[in-house]
Amino acid sequence: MEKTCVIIKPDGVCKKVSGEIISKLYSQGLKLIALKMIVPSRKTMEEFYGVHKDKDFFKPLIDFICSAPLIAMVWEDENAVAKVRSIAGATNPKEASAETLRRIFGTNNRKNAVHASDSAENALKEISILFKSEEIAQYDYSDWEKFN
Ligand code: FUP
Repeated sequence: MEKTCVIIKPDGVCKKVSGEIISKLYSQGLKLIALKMIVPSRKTMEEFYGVHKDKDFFKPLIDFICSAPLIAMVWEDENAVAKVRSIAGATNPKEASAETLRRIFGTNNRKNAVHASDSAENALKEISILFKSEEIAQYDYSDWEKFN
């Protein structure tokens, strides 16, 4: 099953919309297999966004992403990467389709509420930066019903 790494960014956490973001992902049929609040270090997030290290926006991006806690998650689905990218919307909330998370909760192309992996390969890299393997759950929705 394909995995994708989703982060609720500082703006999403501080606007108290994390619950709505998580509900939206559940409602689209994705399965939550890891979740934690992170107080990010610059080093970790510089590695996470390493592909952008030569861009003009790299320093402000790291300043912003380290400005408050993050909620890091792993979601699973047969088509998890494309599905969550579609639910998240375009990088710039003003260009994002109606009803997408970034359109509803984002402000600009830095403060855009959520991160969503752009490929299955990058998802695995991002997950390995933010999570230990034992923090990724494997379960069936019926598991809890098996015991009295
Ligand atoms: P996305 O895959 O939609 O998250 O977008 P990008 O990979 O292009 O950008 C990664 C992050 O860099 C974005 F979430 C926000 C940030 N960014 C800026 O801060 N300024 C820009 O001009 C473009 C992106």
